Amino acid sequence: MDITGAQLITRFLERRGTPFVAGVPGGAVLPLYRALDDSQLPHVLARNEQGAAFIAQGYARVAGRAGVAIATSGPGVTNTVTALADAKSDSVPLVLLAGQVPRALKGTDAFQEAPTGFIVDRITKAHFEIGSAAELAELLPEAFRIAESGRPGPVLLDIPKDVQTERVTLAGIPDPVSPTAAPVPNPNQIARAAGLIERSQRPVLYLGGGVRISRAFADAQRLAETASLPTVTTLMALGTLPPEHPLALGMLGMHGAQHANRAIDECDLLIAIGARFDDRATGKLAAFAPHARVIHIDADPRELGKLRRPDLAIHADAGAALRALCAMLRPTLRTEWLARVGKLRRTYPARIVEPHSLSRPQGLIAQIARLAGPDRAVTTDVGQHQMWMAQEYPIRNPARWLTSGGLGTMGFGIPAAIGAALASPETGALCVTGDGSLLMNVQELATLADLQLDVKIVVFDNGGLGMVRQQQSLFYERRYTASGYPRGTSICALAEAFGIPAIDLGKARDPQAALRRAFAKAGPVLVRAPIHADEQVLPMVAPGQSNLEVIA
Ligand SMILES: Cc1ncc(C[n+]2csc(CCOP(=O)(O)OP(=O)(O)O)c2C)c(N)n1
Repeated sequence: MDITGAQLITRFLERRGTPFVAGVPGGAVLPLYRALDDSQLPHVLARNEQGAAFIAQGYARVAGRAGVAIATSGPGVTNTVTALADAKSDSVPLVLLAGQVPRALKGTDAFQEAPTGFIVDRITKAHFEIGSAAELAELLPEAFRIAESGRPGPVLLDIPKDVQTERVTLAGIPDPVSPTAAPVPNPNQIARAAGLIERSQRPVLYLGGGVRISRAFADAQRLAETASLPTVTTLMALGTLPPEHPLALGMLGMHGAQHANRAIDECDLLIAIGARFDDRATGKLAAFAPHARVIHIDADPRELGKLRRPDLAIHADAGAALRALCAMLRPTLRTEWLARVGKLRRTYPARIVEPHSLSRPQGLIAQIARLAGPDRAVTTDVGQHQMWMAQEYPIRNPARWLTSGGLGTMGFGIPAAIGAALASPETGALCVTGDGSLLMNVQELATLADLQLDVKIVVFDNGGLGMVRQQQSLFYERRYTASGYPRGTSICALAEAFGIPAIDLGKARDPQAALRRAFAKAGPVLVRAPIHADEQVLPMVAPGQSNLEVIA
């Protein structure tokens, strides 16, 4: 067959069953947009390329397959930088098709030319400068293979405009390549791990995003139950054990449960699976699990020993390792240790704050959870509302819990919810955001209005940048520099301007009924929920301190 580079791209995307591409057109990708018009591929027109890349991420995080975004050369690509870095941090498979100036103009400071490869080098898993349409035939399948294999991540193809129009003769559209098989754990190492677990007196299982990536939730629960392991999770792995499970200690770290941090402090064996000893989880590293031997299992060998030297390092996919361990371990009862953990739980209980009041974050979250139901994908933005959600929302399906964990990107929530709802339109999505984060990608409300997806957005409006204010309150002498908005934005009027119906709980005579109405309505709805500016996320460990030095 004789086709153009652009046709090759669209035909390949169709062939691999890509459900949609999200992007914003521009000069250097117009040949690709011409080919899209001849294809069956749905295109989601975002309002900013950062939004497009987060929409693709939202899909990828729910579907466990690479999302695809398109950006034109220069400013189009630079707008995606935050979303690429975010995908790298949280190991999300993403393929960005980036336009570039024609080959003859490269390096001439041409109109809308940016040095894409240099800009994205450290924030992508791989990037390729495409030299010809023939090269595309090889590198398209390779881009998806890399994005989805091992520890997933973002891959960028830098495609000059004249490569998109160049003709190439091929025997057929290339076949998609399956992701490279995950590394299988070494049986001797698994046997050693099983021995360490059986001999330990006070083990703790520490689960991270790797468990989410390999969708190994049932395996993780089985390991915890077989070996009686109190289990803590990172922000990314929340919900791996149901919140009410007797072995679930909840989230560890800066805003984690005190009993979880204390159990880690007392443990003699820490079994870290798909977790990367992030500073928000460990607090002061030298004081983290000080009496413990460490087994560290990860699909990315660079994580093993990066921050804490393990006594046993196993390079393996989380799911494969969990299954191998379960097969080898004898069931163990740990009456004494579980009694001690139970005592920690009673001594340091989670705070119960007016569960029925919609004016307090915890009460609001309880009500939202009831109305949203168990199947909806849940996204957050970044700030206090994100941590309240992590602490309070009953996450039952970690694959449907989407939050920017590693990079902590404000502006993630709305486009990620659009992508999640595209991945699963029948269940829809809930986005809990802050009045600061909302404005970082507010333009994607227009995209949402186009698509009319079932996305419910709840804005926790505390009149500013709450998490910044909290840190200023606790650590900067209450100097609230630049953390409060001098003039409020009419959030509901803003949503309505984009075509999204809005409900203001601050103005509703019966806020409970108004919230119920919002969730009962079909299609997208935005709810503004006023929150007092002095509300804080507690407990909190000051950055850089030991997880035992808690402000509660
Ligand atoms: C893009 C980006 N810029 C700045 C920050 C730093 N930051 C972290 S939380 C926060 C405040 C968030 O405010 P809001 O979205 O209103 O949430 P709240 O904390 O009030 O719940 C800021 C500015 C960030 N995480 N991301």
